[in-house]
Amino acid sequence: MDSMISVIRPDGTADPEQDPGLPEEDLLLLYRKMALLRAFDEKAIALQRAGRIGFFVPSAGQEACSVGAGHALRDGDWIFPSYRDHGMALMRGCPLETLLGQIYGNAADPTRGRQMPSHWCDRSIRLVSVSSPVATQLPQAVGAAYAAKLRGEKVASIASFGDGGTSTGEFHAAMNFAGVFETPTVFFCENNQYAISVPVSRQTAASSLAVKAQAYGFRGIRVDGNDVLAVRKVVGDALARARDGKGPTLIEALTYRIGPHSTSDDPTIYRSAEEVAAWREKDPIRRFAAFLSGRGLMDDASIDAAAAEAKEAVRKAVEVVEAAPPVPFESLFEDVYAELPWHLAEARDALLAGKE
Ligand SMILES: Cc1ncc(C[n+]2csc(CCOP(=O)(O)OP(=O)(O)O)c2C)c(N)n1
Repeated sequence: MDSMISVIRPDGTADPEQDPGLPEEDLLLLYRKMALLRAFDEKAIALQRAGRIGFFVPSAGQEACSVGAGHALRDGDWIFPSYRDHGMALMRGCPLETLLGQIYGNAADPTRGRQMPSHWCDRSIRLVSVSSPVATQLPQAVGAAYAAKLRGEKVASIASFGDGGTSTGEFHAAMNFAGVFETPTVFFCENNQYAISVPVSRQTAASSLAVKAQAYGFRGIRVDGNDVLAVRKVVGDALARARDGKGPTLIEALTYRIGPHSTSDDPTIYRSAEEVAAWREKDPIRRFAAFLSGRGLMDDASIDAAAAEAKEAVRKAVEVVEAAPPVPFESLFEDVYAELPWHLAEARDALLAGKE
């Protein structure tokens, strides 16, 4: 359980034993979504620094995890994402504007500014709202999977979380229940080496995070989280097993958060520049580009074009979302009661009258 599955070898070729054998159009789609995610990330940080949005959780360095896992999901599967998994949403078809709207909290926000910023969701793809308390999405994912199993639906649920999430009571409760009731759940742990400033060496004395699955009676697998094909393969296999009634899997994807924990964090206080530079060398997007170039599917020009296209898509989405007005304040009185009680109706009318 401590060895790690990789597909893309250092020379850029794929290990034929592990290669998921995706068609060319899927390989290019994976690349475009990873490039889009990176462009989105860079822009969102710039927007926060410019005071145009309040808060953002970056994912640079972890694109292979969220995009690779997102590609393995199918219609009907339930997604309980980590706040860092915009890529899963984008890969499943959630429009950029839907994510951005929930970061701005204006009229472009389908949840009308009622969630905390950056706690996005998309009901149309069964993507449940990001959870704020660490790892609370895990028991939720197990519950959804158990319900699907009881109903005889052939779907799976995935919960993504960080290495810090494995130190919670929720991790234990979810893993234990999933093991006992054999729920169709994939626990996707993106081990990015830190829980804010706390290194993974302070989270566990176990030899890996994947090995913890053994104690709950199911499979644990370690995968190279900077290798999109390896993530796609391992998550795809685990989801297929779950849908086929073969129970849960814990996946530990080894990766690294290149940027800060969030826009409120300064990582230079707890990590060395050398460490970050060493992981930059393992950039998942560059690594996949090398693979695609080796296959003759991309070259320098198409790599540059994909980056430019991604930047332009993000620019357009920001333009659309920034043009949206604030959420109308009378919406405060909507969506809770089927029929508004008289005292709230009075309050609303008084507010509206005061406004004019
Ligand atoms: C129960 C709880 N405790 C503390 C926090 C504050 N907090 C937010 S994110 C975080 C670290 C989570 O680290 P990890 O699970 O490794 O995920 P990562 O952010 O690295 O992706 C903490 C401690 C919280 N949100 N919830």
